[in-house]
Amino acid sequence: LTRKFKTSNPTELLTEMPGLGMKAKHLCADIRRHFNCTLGRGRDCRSVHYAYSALALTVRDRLMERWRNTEYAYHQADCRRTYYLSLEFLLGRALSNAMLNLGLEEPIHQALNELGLDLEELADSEFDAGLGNGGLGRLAACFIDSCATLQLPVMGYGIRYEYGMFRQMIVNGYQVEEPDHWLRNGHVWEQERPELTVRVKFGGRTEFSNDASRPGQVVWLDTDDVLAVPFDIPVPGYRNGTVNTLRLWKSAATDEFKLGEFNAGDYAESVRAKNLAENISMVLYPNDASENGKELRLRQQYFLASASLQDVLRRWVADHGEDFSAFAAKNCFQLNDTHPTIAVAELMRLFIDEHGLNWNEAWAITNRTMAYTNHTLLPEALEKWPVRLFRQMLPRLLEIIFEINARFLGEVAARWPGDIDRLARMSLIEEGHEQQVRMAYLAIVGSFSINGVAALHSDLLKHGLFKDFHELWPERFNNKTNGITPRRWLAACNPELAGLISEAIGDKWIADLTRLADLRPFAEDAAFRQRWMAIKRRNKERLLDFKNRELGLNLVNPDLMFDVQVKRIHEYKRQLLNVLHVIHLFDRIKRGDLQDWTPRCVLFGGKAAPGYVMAKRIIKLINNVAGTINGDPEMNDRLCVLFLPNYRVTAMEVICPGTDLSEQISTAGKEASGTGNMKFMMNGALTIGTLDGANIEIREEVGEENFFLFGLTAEEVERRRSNYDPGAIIETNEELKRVMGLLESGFFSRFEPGIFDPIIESIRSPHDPWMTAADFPGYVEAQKAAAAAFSDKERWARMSILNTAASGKFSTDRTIAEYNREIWKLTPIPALPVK
Ligand code: NBG
Repeated sequence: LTRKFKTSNPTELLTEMPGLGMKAKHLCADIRRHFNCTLGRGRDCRSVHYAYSALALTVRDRLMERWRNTEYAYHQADCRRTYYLSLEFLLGRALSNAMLNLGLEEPIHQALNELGLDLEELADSEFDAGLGNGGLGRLAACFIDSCATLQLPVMGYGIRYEYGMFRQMIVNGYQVEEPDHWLRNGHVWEQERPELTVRVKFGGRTEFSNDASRPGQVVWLDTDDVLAVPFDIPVPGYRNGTVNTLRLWKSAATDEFKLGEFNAGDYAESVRAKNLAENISMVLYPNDASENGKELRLRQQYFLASASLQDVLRRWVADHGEDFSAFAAKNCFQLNDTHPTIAVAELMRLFIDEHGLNWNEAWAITNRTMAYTNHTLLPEALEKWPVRLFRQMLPRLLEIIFEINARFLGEVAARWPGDIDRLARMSLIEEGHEQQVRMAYLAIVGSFSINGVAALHSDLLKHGLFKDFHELWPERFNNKTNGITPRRWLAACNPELAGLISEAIGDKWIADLTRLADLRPFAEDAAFRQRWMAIKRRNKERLLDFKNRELGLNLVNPDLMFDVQVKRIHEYKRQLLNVLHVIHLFDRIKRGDLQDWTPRCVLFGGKAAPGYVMAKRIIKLINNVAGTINGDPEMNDRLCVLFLPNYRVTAMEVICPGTDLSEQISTAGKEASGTGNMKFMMNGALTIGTLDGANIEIREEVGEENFFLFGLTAEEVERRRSNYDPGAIIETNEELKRVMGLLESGFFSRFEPGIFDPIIESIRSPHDPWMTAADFPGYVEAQKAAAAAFSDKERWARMSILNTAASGKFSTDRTIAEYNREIWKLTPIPALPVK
């Protein structure tokens, strides 16, 4: 970085680089200045990390003025705002996204070229910000991108976990978790704002105030307080001057020492006690759509809710004083699943205890400000917290929840007099040997809007899980089908395809994805098809390189069909069904049934929650089957199976452009939406899938002839439950019988006999909730159809183009526009122009 220049004087420097555009020259000068001055590195430093940091700081500089101007514009307009409260933001890397959105790709290429640096190498040294588990966290990240692109005054609030999603290693076929210390090398994209620190209370007790002027006033005292320190991350819109804010809270101890211990001379002990406070933002809970019942988790939830609400109220009071009459008209909180739902009770507490409103005033505002998104129907993911835990950790909040419940049950009783069962069903408090607070019900009662994330899912909420509530308040329920941001998930991750699309239909699609429909006629253009498939082939080569690097392999054949299932490992997602099919293919090769064979490479990836034994066993099975198949010379180039360790956002950016067939094979009625399905489709993969979640809408958009459908419907799954007999299915289906025979013979567990018994039992159980055996025959047929289609290159190319062309609906720009039109009702505000 220093070698190339004769001078360090910035003005002279700019004259030193003939052939370069002005933008590129300034970039060069700034990169160099950051390298030398901000980071203090010199000519002997060869570290890629510092070169990356210098580049990232240079890009960040170009966000700063826009960032300030966006906030000025919002403040000046005194506009209505939305706050997206989420325990997870699965951001991935920031650099290439910022470059794209600022329109700096070309000049940065020039600048780096001039400096002798390789962008890919620098970009690769950025850690993924893995502050989320899967779809729910990634959706939040796509949402804030679209909000900025639509110039909506929306701010994200989350937690700045010191350790994000664990790093997954595979050792002897088993998942091993390693800590993800993503902040180790610093994080140039965040800005600490210590002056905005707030205090969050825990523990203690409540009593009536003895202040005679405030009769009935409750005080919460003897609390153990924790500080919440905000770190802001810029969220750039697509080439529109807007930069929104994601504010993440870090926990810190207060300076109040436990006096007793301190005086007893136990200084070190009392300092050690600070750990409890600092632990709150230490680690992300690695459970996706499954149980989270730990005390620290509730602490995190309250920490986020309280800090964020206090932050909003502080700004409100600064601008409007203690007059809250317009608060509900100007503020909306979107609750990302039940995780931040304690915000309902916390807003009540802040209004009543801290700002002197009475119950009815406070409730009228709260109830018009909160909106709740549900992301799952799985019972184990529906959060409940023991009343006992609440009483001890958040005694004041528990009182408020009881009061909300009492008034709510009064309303139910008035509407359905004498219906005691209904009262018990709908109560916010579940009775039983241990009383529990039902967080989803608290969210529903406290919110004016309740939405699911795909059409089927929202229907199932209304007529199943939340039926009672839908009867009471039908007008509160609505659907918002998920999406993904086309910036990261097409323009940035698949630059060649993006280039071809823009050449064909112009580049307006990047901010208006419905325009992809203009690609349809190109499916009939042979020359276009050829270019399309040539790009797919290069993306497959890129994916092969990535796999080889990550797995230390030497795979070379990009002509196989790349058949991919990457997502969290969960029984309902049925990676198991996919493995059974792989075993079936293996069996076919072994028996010499090679008629119409389509060579394929089956790729799996995904993390299992560390405590989810069955999911971990499925990973082991995939790896053992992969080991057997890849080690068998007869398989040759006909079949290969890989488990890619440590699946993450950055991996998907290479995987989805290089995929031919996308596996979306959950048991119908279980996958709320899915968003990986959309990433594959947008990048020209075809889907094999069930009628579940957003698959249904994907199939509607692309047409049934361009989608490989199989399996029971959600209704059929429910109907079959009472008479499900997998044993009979296995007996009558020769193919499944052989597959089970192989599994049961111990063929894939020769060195650890019996390890797959629990898996075998689950498939054979009449209580198997995922009905794997029931869908096997249909799945094999659909796979055959996919294989046949793939071997007809022209047909496949056509279908691939039509999939991309039909993916316009699945932009989060559309999703967010719907949230805004029907729930948030914000006015877009352009940022003040940059000088
Ligand atoms: C997940 C669902 C997915 C859905 C995402 C985003 C949870 C609790 N739910 O189907 O399983 O796409 O949310 O809505 O993580």
